Amino acid sequence: MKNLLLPAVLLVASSVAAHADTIEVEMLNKNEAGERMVFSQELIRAEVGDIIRFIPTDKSHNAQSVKNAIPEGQEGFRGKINQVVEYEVTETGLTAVVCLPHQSMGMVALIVVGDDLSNAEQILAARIPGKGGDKIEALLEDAREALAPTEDASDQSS
Ligand SMILES: [Cu+2]
Repeated sequence: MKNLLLPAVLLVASSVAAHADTIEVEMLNKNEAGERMVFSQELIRAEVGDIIRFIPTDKSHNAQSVKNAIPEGQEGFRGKINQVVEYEVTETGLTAVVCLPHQSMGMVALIVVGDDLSNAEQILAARIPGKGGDKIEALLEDAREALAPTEDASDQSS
């Protein structure tokens, strides 16, 4: 009897997962590559309806959005040090995320929702200090590359 029930349970679970994901991002003193004071994911791809959960795996970090570096209509967030904070995605576009104590050391992340890069200029204009600003620029480049058409063939081949 158990075997008969299992497929139905899996179907329900997978349809919920397809609808909205929870994306977990850890706040780390050191990642696997040996980089210090980092988020475990720095370029975070998400869709409207997803929740991005920042987890204080190591101590003395926080995660928060940056004023004016967030899609229009999207509510920002500000986690306290050593606390989990969740970002509920309601709009497409780019959001800059920083750890306040370590942003100038490069502890930043860039969220890309719905493959929408339309507020890139605001992200750059937010002037995140030090290495954080450099990394945000680099992440924006990565996002542009990730979203670029993979082949020119689709353009004019008809
Ligand atoms: Cu930090």
